[in-house]
Amino acid sequence: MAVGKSARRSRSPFSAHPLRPWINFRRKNRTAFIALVICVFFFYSCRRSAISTNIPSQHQSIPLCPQNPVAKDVLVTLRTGATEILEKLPIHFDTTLRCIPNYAIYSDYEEEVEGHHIYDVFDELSEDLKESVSDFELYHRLKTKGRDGLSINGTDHGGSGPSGLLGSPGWKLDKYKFLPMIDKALRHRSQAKWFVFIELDTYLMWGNLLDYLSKFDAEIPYYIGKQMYIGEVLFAHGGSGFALSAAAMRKVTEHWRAHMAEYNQYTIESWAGDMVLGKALKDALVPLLWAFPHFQGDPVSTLDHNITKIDRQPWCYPAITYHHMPEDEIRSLWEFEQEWQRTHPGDVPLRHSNVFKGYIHPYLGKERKEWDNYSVNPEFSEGALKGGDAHASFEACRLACESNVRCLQFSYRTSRCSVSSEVRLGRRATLQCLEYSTAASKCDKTDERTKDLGEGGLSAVSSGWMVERLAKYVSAMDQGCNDRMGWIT
Ligand SMILES: *[C@@H]1O[C@H](CO)[C@@H](O)[C@H](O)[C@H]1NC(C)=O
Ligand SMILES: *[C@@H]1O[C@H](CO)[C@@H](O)[C@H](O)[C@H]1NC(C)=O
Ligand SMILES: *[C@H]1O[C@H](CO)[C@@H](O)[C@H](O)[C@H]1NC(C)=O
Repeated sequence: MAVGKSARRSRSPFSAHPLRPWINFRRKNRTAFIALVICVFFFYSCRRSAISTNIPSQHQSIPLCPQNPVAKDVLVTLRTGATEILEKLPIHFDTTLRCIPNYAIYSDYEEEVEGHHIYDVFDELSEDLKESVSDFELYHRLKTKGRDGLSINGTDHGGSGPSGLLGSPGWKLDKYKFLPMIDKALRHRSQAKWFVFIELDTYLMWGNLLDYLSKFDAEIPYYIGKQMYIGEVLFAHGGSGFALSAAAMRKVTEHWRAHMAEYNQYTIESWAGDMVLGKALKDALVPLLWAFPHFQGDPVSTLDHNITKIDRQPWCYPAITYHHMPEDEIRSLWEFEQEWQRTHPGDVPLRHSNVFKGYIHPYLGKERKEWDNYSVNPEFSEGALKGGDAHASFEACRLACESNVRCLQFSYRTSRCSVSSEVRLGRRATLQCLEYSTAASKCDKTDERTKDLGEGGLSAVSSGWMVERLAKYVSAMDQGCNDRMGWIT
């Protein structure tokens, strides 16, 4: 399979990237006329996206959806909870779900959201379990008081559901959802050949997923996702999304039904439901297909495309999921994908390198104000900055990066420079992220010096990239790809 086909960067950027359009000053020969056209274009596309958030999906223009016959054979399941659903579900009705013919949403609370039915995943679960385990307190409160049950004494004790804080009531319930969800999904659409499971902060590239699944025979038990271990147990990471063939679904539900009490106990003792499911699949003799980097755990804005895991770099491979995706990134990636389909009809799959070239690279400039690149590799930074006066100013920081051949980007906030040999898009921010958790894909610690933001005080963080080196980075990355690096089967 041919790899490294590049997105044509000369095309106008897709509409409504959340990032303010950064004007590429390298192309000095652009006429004022083109600049004007671009300004008008962005003005319209920003307005359009601002408006579209308030328009129900049926009034939107018809999205370009992949024409793959496998689509009707797939049930996509979203697993969520009452604590996060109102905040995080609606964006999916506007974007990813618009092309998916069959989906079901499972939660810890039955309700309607924007006219869609949300199923209570626990309604058939053993009453004994629900009555005897304190993790179900939130569930009972929701049952008796409805949404009012979310707040205790006026404060919201919700956290944010599956992806929320460990120890929050929403998270405590989450691990019990997986096995009942599998069972319900299979009955919900028993004729489906594939069942795909995601969370509300998972971005799913639907066209790519269909192309991928069509490589497999669903009558063989398949369990496909991003490999992860907790202790000895191997499983597919839930937030990265995973797929089960109909044969695997049948095997694991039969096994679960025959050993329900044991799995209930095992779930009580475990802390993550994706791991409980992994254990049940292993017990049912369904092996896991390690599908990194098609399924992977980072959001598009902080993924290092040059990271190597199990001997694979994302760059050369097709993308299927991103995790920890905030609403604005879901929207802009969807718009990018739509634009890609318009300009590359039938050209699947879309690779991580295409996402880098088309969605990320055009936005990496010499200076972005109020922008944090989120790349934290302190070893490199400390070594590279030793002895200089890089912390004196943004410009000094840039020079420090320039003087180290491996440096690709830097960020600066009043008297703190940091540099990196990794490339990341990053996000809008005022404070610098000082410690980044790759496990959780989020900033663990920000610069505490928050006080004097504003004139004369501390500046907001700014980031910059070594734009000339990025072109070399892209071609070096492309050269690392070969024909074997297509779909992992
Ligand atoms: C809520 O308020 C009641 C009565 O004021 C009190 O007894 C209880 O401990 C409070 N619960 C929490 C979780 O704060
Ligand atoms: C990718 O990462 C490896 C290992 O850190 C590094 O040696 C290599 O130079 C990087 N590639 C590019 C193009 O930066
Ligand atoms: C990006 O920002 C973080 C935090 O601000 C910093 O620690 C890191 O070194 C920066 N990376 C680059 C490449 O500048």
